[in-house]
Amino acid sequence: MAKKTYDLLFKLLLIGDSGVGKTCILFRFSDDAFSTTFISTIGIDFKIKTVELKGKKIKLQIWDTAGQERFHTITTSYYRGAMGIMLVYDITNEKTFENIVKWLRNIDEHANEDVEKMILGNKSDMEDKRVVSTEKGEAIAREHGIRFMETSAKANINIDRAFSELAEAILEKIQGKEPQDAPDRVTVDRRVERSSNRLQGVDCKCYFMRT
Ligand SMILES: Nc1nc2c(ncn2[C@@H]2O[C@H](COP(=O)(O)OP(=O)(O)OP(=O)(O)O)[C@@H](O)[C@H]2O)c(=O)[nH]1
Ligand SMILES: [Mg+2]
Repeated sequence: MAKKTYDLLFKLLLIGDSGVGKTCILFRFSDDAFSTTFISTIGIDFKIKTVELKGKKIKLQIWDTAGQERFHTITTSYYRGAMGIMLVYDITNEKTFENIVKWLRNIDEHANEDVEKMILGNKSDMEDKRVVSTEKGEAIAREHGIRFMETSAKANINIDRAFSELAEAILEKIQGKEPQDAPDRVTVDRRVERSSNRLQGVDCKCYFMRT
């Protein structure tokens, strides 16, 4: 069998309204690229990136969900296996910020109770169009006891930092729980594990259309 090239596998999930920049955040992180063209995600998609944290090679399998309501059923089915979830809004769009409470409710309903969460206010490069203040973002995060950061996929602000902090929080949590043998116990569901082995380092698109 091929030797494992990582110590731990973390499954992360990006959620938030359509158009807030989830796919762009992931592309910036995985490929260091950005596009102004808006191609709305259909169903769900994922990318893989391995990072090194505290001497451990951590393979991040990051699932990018469609924000459009018509994909709600398929996207929420991916919450359960997530160890970390990023909730994204757009600082230039008030409605996407108001909807953060809706996305938090979805997490309560569909994700594991101990999932690590982080709120991201994206498009921080568009200061002239800002309608959601940094203070408002900080306040909602504080209220729910969640980490918060403003990001820009376009200007590459806080993108690496957001993923590192979320991964670090997960690492601390599992190391606290399982000091010796955490690596063997950190797995996602078998279906995901198989596909990630097969597709290591390769982009994968999964389309789910509702009829
Ligand atoms: N100025 C600016 N534009 C951004 C940024 N991030 C994303 N965008 C733009 O916002 C639009 C939507 O980005 P996407 O990443 O496709 O949005 P999404 O959240 O994945 O949307 P769905 O897939 O429909 O859920 C695109 O036109 C991007 O170019 C950013 O940080 N700054
Ligand atoms: Mg998308």
